Amino acid sequence: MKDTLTDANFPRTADHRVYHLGLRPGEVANRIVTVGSPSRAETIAKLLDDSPQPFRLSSERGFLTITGRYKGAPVSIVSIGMGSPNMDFFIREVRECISGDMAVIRLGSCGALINVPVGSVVVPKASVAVSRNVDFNFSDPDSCTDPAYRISKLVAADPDLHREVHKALEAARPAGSDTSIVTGTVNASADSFYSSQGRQTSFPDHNENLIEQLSASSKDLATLEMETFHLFHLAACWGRHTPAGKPTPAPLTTNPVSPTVHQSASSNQPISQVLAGSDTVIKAAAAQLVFASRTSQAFITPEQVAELEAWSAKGVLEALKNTPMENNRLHLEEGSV
Ligand code: R1P
Ligand code: URA
Repeated sequence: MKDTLTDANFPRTADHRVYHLGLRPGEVANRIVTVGSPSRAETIAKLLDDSPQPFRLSSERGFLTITGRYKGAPVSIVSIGMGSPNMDFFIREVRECISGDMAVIRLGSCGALINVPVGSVVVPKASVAVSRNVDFNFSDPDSCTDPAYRISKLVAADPDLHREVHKALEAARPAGSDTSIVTGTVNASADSFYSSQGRQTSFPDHNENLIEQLSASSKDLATLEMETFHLFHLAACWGRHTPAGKPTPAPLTTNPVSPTVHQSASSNQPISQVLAGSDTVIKAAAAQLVFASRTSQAFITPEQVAELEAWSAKGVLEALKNTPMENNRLHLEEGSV
């Protein structure tokens, strides 16, 4: 990021680019598929319409955004890397670049606690967070009565988007395929691929009983990964809130001459101030690709990954296309998407 940033509270460049994703209003759609890896983003992008040519932005911090159209519907694909902090950067910064409602589907990999083969797809109805209790005395566990890991309460996916994702995946599954698509399950998002997912490593993690404890916490618990909870949590928090001290939002207009400058119809407030507290929703859902079976210890092959990602990509794009929502306005330098 070479540009000068303004506002230490929510850093942005003079032309409204957010600090970590590098995007500005008009470059990201309000229907979004988010993934962990750039290669999965590129697989999904192959399904976008050829015209207009999709817009791509790779940020210095490793976020990749591809914005285009899928069967005419404006969509963005955003690769965010791994973990809740990256999900946090993504949701908060994209939210500041968008007016109106958002629909976000995470297409991510996971480990399965239920007995399904690798290559299956799970569509969770809800998620819990599993976090390592850093106040637990890991080097002297007997001195501590607190648990080594904490399991949060459930947060639900948006029920309509959840249903749409399941329906679209069923339709996208190749004919004759015996791949399982499991739904109605609970996911657990962990703050480590290792300790808080119950993997045994050379660190003294005191997690030998964690999988058992997790399975006992919810009869529907089926998958382990790292980002879904935070997506569902932020979407649920956004709700229809009006933060204290924020002005009532006015409708946004776009200056057609300088397309990146969005202003309130009634004032010259910058976009961030009018967006906060607006009467909008964030719909969130997830489709999880089973890469690791924690029951059989099998791990997916690269060939299986390629096949699975290709058809599940179609499913999530169809689900976004079929989600009734007003499109936000896009103004991209390399063509109007
Ligand atoms: C760990 O290997 C990563 O894979 C899963 C986890 O949530 C974590 O990000 O998701 P992605 O495949 O989307 O990255
Ligand atoms: N991603 C995870 O976080 N865990 C797994 O076991 C597989 C993918």
